[in-house]
Amino acid sequence: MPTVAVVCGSRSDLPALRGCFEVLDEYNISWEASVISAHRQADALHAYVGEAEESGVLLFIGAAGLAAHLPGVLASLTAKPVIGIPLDGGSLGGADALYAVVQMPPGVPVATVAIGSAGAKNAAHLAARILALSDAAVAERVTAVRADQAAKAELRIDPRA
Ligand code: RP5
Repeated sequence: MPTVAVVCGSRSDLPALRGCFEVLDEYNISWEASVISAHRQADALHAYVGEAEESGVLLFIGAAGLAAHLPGVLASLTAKPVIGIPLDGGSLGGADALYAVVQMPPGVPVATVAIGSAGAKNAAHLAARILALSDAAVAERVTAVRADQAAKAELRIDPRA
């Protein structure tokens, strides 16, 4: 039973999500990914969210480009947290998707990350921090990942060396 369900709107979105999957693995968070278009497979998307919740999914990540309705539709179908990844799929460089994903009306929130693969990684990091609130093992890994990031960022230059 996966903890996180990642849904994207097209097979063409999958390469941008690789970092999301890798980061979820880094936290040892179980996940599954599905391609279900909000525009082309509305009924299937509705059915999938119900099945995912029944199977124990705690959090959804939705990713889409262009008129990116998918994360918002996910948020309309579940009370679980939804993280939205706007993807760069067209002539507007992902700004179209960013606006669509981030501009949800009050009461139907989508926690929106940056456009593209950087946002995809952050979606997984954010998912980990949300799950860490009630999962001590994930919380420990969040602490470890933060310490690792700090160690990698550290740079000291000794002019006498
Ligand atoms: C969106 O339209 C998808 O999420 C994808 O980013 C974009 C293009 O989809 P395809 O035409 O490649 O299926 O719904």
